[in-house]
Amino acid sequence: MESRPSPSAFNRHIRILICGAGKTGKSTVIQGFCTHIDESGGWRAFLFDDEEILIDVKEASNWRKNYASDYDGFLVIFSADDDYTFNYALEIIAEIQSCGIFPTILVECKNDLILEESTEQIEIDNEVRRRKLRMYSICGFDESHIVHPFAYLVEKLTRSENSESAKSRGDLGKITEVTEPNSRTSDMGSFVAKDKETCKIM
Ligand SMILES: Nc1nc2c(ncn2[C@@H]2O[C@H](COP(=O)(O)OP(=O)(O)OP(=O)(O)O)[C@@H](O)[C@H]2O)c(=O)[nH]1
Ligand SMILES: [Mg+2]
Repeated sequence: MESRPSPSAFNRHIRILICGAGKTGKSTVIQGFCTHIDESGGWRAFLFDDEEILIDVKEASNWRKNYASDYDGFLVIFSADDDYTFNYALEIIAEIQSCGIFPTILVECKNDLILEESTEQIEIDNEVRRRKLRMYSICGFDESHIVHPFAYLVEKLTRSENSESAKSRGDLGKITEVTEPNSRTSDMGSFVAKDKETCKIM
């Protein structure tokens, strides 16, 4: 197994926690998003606006207050076919908000299981709107869906520190994959960016 690179070799290190009830798709999302998986979660390297970024992703089923200092952003997940997990996700978001202001995104996973015009889905959409939450609806098996909530969190985290340059570069951030290890330090190879835009921020 390839060893995890040192965060100090990157311009920026972002730690994201996926939090949600059991069996909502947390591990599936980590496996879909991260290029490298280990026993505690996964990681992936990006070039984002010329910055080399290491993203670490871990999962948890219960919220703990110390997560507020252990992570930079939160992806709160529920399963489209299970009301209980939606209400639990709302409770987690309230807990996060009680600890301060953190980039947080609500993710409805398993959207392949949503029945057309289901009243449950209409109620979820109404509740999300009422609470002014940002929600992405995804299928955990579709990597093109999975990248969006992460891109949203990266954009939030990078903009909050550098709002001037964010304004000057407009609304679309560009995330380019870094696939090769980095050679600037002895423990990694060299950064080779694929000339490929994987995600646009909506
Ligand atoms: N239909 C459907 N099933 C999914 C989707 N994402 C994940 N699953 C399935 O849901 C089940 C639970 O997924 P996991 O990724 O293990 O969920 P988890 O939240 O990590 O579960 P715990 O770690 O046990 O809390 C597995 O059988 C997955 O294959 C999806 O988008 N659609
Ligand atoms: Mg899991």
